[in-house]
Amino acid sequence: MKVLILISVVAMATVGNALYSCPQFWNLFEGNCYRYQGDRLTWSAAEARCNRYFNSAGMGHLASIHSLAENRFVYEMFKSSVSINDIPNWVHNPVDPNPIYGIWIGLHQTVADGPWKNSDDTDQDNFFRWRSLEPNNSYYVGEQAEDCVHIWHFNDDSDIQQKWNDMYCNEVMSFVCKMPADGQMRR
Ligand SMILES: *[C@@H]1O[C@H](CO)[C@@H](O)[C@H](O)[C@H]1NC(C)=O
Ligand SMILES: [Ca+2]
Ligand SMILES: [Ca+2]
Repeated sequence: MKVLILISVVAMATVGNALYSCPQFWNLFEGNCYRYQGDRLTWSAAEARCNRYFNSAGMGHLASIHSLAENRFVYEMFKSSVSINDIPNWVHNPVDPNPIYGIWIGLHQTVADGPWKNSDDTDQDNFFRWRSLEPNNSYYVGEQAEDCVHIWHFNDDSDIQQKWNDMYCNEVMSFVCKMPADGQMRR
């Protein structure tokens, strides 16, 4: 009996490490789970929303992005949820053909214009996907600096490049949460 139990525990552990799984409504990509959130929130509120999700492998954060493939995967979750012409009416300048909106990602500056950090504490290394002339560290009169990053949604062909912009953190945008998949190998 003891031997049988031991064998089945070992078998389960082996299967668990070989197969990643995500909760319902989350999408699996390379060992992590992602979920698009259509609510438009400030960067901090978006991160707090992501923090409410967890599974046995860890908790959620705004998605940190470490490769072109991951950038595309995350952005496509947004793109598959909105129409190319779905320009929200809250954007600052609705007649701008490329108004500033899109989805928050986990990259931000915890000190104004300090080093870029991910809310999930992963190291950004050298992967950045800035739009040309960004990050421009703009300041808004009487308000805070552009210290939070979003993937910029464009209504033209450049959208396929899925570039990043630093933005005022109290802007509201939809976002993608990320958490480790169940079954992920622990380091
Ligand atoms: C800096 O970027 C913001 C978007 O984050 C844009 O609205 C602003 O016009 C840019 N500022 C300059 C001086 O280019
Ligand atoms: Ca900044
Ligand atoms: Ca900017």
